[in-house]
Amino acid sequence: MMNPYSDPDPQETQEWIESIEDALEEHGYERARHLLETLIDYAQSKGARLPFNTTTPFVNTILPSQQPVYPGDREIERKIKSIVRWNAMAMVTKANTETPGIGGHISTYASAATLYEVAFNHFFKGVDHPDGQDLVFFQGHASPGIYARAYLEDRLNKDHLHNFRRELSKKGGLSSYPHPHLMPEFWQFATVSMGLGPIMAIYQARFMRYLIDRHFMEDTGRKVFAYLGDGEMDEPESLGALTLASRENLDNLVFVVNCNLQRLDGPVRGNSKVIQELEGAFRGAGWNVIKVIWGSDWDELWENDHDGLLLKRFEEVVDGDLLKYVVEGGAYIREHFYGKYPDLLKRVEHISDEKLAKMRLGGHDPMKIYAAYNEAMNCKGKPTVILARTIKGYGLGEAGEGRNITHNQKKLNQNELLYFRDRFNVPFTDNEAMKAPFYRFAKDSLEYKYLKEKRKALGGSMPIRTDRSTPLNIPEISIFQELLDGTDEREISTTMAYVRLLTLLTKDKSLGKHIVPIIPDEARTFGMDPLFRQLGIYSHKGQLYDPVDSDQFLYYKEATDGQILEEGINEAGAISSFIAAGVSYSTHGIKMIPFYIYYSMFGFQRIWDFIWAAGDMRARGFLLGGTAGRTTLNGEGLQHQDGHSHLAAAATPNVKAYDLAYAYEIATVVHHGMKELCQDDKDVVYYLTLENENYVHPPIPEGVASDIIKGLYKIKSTKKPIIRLFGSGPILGEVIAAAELLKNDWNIEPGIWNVTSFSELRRDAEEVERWNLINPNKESKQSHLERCLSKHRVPTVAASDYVKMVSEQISPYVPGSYYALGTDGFGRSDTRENLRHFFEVDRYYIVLAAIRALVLDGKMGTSKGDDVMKKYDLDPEKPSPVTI
Ligand SMILES: Cc1ncc(C[n+]2csc(CCOP(=O)(O)OP(=O)(O)O)c2C)c(N)n1
Ligand SMILES: [Mg+2]
Repeated sequence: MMNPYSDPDPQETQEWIESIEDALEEHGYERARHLLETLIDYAQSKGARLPFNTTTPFVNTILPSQQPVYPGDREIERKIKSIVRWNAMAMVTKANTETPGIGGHISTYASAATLYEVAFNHFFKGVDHPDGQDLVFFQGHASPGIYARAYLEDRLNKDHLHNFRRELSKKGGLSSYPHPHLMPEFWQFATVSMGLGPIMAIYQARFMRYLIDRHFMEDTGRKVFAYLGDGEMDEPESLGALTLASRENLDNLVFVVNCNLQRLDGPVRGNSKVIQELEGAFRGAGWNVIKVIWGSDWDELWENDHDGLLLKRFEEVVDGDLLKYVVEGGAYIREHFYGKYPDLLKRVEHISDEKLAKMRLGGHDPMKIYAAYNEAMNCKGKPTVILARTIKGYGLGEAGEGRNITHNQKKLNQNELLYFRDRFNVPFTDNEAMKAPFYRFAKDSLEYKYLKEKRKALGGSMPIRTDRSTPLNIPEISIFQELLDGTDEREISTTMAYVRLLTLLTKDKSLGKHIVPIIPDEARTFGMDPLFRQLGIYSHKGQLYDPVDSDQFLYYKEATDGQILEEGINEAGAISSFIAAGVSYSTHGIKMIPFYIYYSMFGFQRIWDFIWAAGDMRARGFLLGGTAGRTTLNGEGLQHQDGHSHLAAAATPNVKAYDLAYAYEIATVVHHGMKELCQDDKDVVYYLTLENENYVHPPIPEGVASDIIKGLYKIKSTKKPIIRLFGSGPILGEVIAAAELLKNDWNIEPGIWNVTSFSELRRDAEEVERWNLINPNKESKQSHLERCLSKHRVPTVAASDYVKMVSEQISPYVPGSYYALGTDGFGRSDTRENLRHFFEVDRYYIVLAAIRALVLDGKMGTSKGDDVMKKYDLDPEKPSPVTI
């Protein structure tokens, strides 16, 4: 496939080619490769600067002679596929005819149908396969096709299909995209936020290896498949973790990129070739790349391209041209593509215009696709990507095939339906077809039997989501006794308390090995480095070097059976590991408990979309926002000081968020959480913020455990309640100090409450309020807040290290007036004391707010506020932290 047109000495070139041909024929590929590599090395050693080229010619990677025999019945498979296509199209068409604007996609699946059908018939292993289940990330917008197949397999009925995107209908509907939260027995992975699928798939494959290397399961050759859009590959997350997959030799991973050259608005790469670009990126990253560009119809043309003219012509054109050929048809292709070179034109003389237009591309040819999957299954030592050239809206004709509007084509009119019917030989009369009915094979038909048998042989239907895990044995809370007992005089931070907890937990004989500590290059920041030695850092390769600190007891230990996932500076990867571990109960039938600790600011703010997807996928585990709190983390400044993650957490339905002050609270919440996740099978993610301020931790007071979980418990009562203070996390210290000032300087004794979770309090209060609203005839229920507080209708001042909205979220449910102090605004580098003053959450501002609350409540004279300002030297000219 050399291009002779730029060759000054074709004869010499020919001689070299003949030599390589001889080597190939006599000794095979390995020998030919060795010769070429040796030549390249030699030329380089003599100073030749060879261009680095990660791409190969724009042809199929697998030659026709290397294709295996197709093991299926092509005719039956084609019929089945045609009906799946029809039903998928009909589902979207019906939905949009009956409910205009309800949406859905026809064109994505139309382009991917063959990619999926070959895999359904020959590759995807189901849950009952002796090897265990393959994990498949389906391209989100292809969901109609996946539902349509499930309908043919009898897994869904007509009502389901009829109610696509009508999930609230009485008979139940189908979710728009793969959402395990909404269809927990069907979908396994949430994929529709583009870019998350590819990286999550990589980390799923890696976690599968982790479980094998840690002897939780055997290596049975299970695979992770990820079906992706070529437009989707533009997301930084899509390509961002490719080298991890090759570095860790993840040959259990197969990406299939549906290269229809189009995204939503138009071409992915109008001015170049997306397939070539992706090939370069994947090859450069060390992947096995299989290009499936041309279907069997092209074999002959390519075989006859001895002078490389066809290749030269294809290398001249760009994707924008290729798309135009799809739309314009045979005569146009002849004139504009082949017509450029008379020699080329001659080669297609015997092919009609109609045939020229219809020459099938690789991604629509089962032979080619089968060959690619087959190679991917057998590839050792590296992951595989299949780059399959397809046509978006394949078979839609004028209704959208290859057109720029195709992504948004939501329904076909009557003529278009008839065209589609003819195109795929769907057995409907005109009158029938125009109503876009669903078609199902009779139970005794060959097609039905075929598709059922194929799936049976592969271990059952896909996609399917199951939970075959057994509960874990959660030890008594006394394993954390030292945290429950307090620290006496010793001052520690909540981060240190957490690390101690993790150490105790991982030592537990039964539960310990199920803990998956995850960290993105921050272990030393959190004081977790002693665990390196105790647990080992997971590395498939083990440790091939003598670490620089090997003479020390707590050295940097990597091990094949290491327990810690040290992900490097890579929050997106680390959360993907969290997800893989958090859904392991379902994907592998093994409950694992991820504890992912990260720099709080790089959590919700940076990877909230993954956390949302984790919720969708029913992941279970613990997220720990380390060195949190906008003023508690001093010094680091604006980009590091998290004062708002609790706001995000509060809006994430499956996340239970806690801002904790004391070690015993951490022990209580984690213990409760583990039971909920691993014994009660609740799909919950716990989020704890941890801080680095050192102080003394008291022992757990009697009887507070369940209130810690609910979000509020009393620290100090008062005989004559006129005001109460709420404190949260490390700011509780300031609240306690403010109470002292109130008592000593102003003769006011407030009650003090510790708020462990504003968001849990709000959820409970909202639920109770809702129940009372819709049950007007029944006796009202009480929320935890009401039960705790309704005896005294006094003002409340709440202070936290988070933006005011975090504590304000409960204000409608707190009896009496409510004042929130918080850390709104951009952070600063300074001391903790100065920061708390700057953000007006220190003890003096708490006193000021309390006095003002009492003034407004009529309990004190109006001048008192000014007295406080003067006494504590508070500056009325101080600019607002929110605006500067
Ligand atoms: C993060 C994100 N951004 C935008 C979208 C909206 N969106 C849905 S499909 C689509 C185009 C997809 O193109 P491609 O990945 O090439 O898939 P195709 O349908 O062509 O197979 C876009 C922009 C999304 N789902 N997720
Ligand atoms: Mg595309």
